[in-house]
Amino acid sequence: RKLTYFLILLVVLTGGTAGAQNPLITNQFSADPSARVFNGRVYVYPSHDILATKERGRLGWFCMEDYHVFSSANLTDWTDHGVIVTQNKVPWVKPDSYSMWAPDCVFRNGKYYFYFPTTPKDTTVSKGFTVGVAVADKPTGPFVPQLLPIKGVRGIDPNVFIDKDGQAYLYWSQGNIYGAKLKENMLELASEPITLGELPTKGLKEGPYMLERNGTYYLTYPHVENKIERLEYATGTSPLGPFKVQGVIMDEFTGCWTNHHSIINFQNQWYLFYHHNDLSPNFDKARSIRLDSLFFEPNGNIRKVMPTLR
Ligand code: FUB
Repeated sequence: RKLTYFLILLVVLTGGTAGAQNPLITNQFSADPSARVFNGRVYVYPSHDILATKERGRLGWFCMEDYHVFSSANLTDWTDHGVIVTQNKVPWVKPDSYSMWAPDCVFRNGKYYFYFPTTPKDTTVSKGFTVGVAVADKPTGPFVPQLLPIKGVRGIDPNVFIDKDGQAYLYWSQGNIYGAKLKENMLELASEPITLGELPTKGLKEGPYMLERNGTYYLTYPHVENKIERLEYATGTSPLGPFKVQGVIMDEFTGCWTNHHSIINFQNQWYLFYHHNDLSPNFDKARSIRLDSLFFEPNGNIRKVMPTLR
């Protein structure tokens, strides 16, 4: 009887969903997971952390030179499809920038658009990070980078959201979170970038990820006030806000100062993809992607996600 009570308790606590095997990728470091469902399969586009050396990148800091894409049909077995974009093959990127930070990928008009932030060689294009696009016919590439980054975007962590009416939006961060409409070609801004409403004024906000559910737009983002990022969300009634802060999706996950996430619905279950430094406990710029189930309360609030422990 004790076992029955235990099993019922487990089902109530977990919503009946099996826990994922975290971290998801163990053949390399991975961070900033942008998960997408394409043709019934989950694709994850993460950053690829490598370790800086004296000759490569900046010691003690983030170091990334390329992107891989991974896919899975069951969220347990992951296929590494290899490198899809690499810094020295993008014409406008500063050579050896090692700053290929958090990307995103969306499907539109028969093509896959991969958005990535990095630093350009020409500082008249942007003095710091800007966002480029590479386009493919398949989610695994080959991706062909555009000759120049998107005009008018300065910052990191691009996220693209396509609304029900077909209008696409680009979000990114530069201390604060910005958003703008994208043109039909998905390669140019169609409106001036704006900030998005009453987000917290103190502390860094980055890694925006937009989703819509039952007519409510959820702007979700990592926010750091006290050394470690917390995943938070704000809601609004339109993709460009104004948004009002509602709560926390995941508390500070001690050990890694960054967190960066995406949220998908796969086979009628919501999932939060995020990262931690599971495979590198002593250096938090060598991270690994994770996932856990996410639940909405009946009133539309997001229930706080507790990270599964290893
Ligand atoms: O991966 C480099 C940076 O760390 C990302 O751009 C941020 O979101 C944080 O995760």
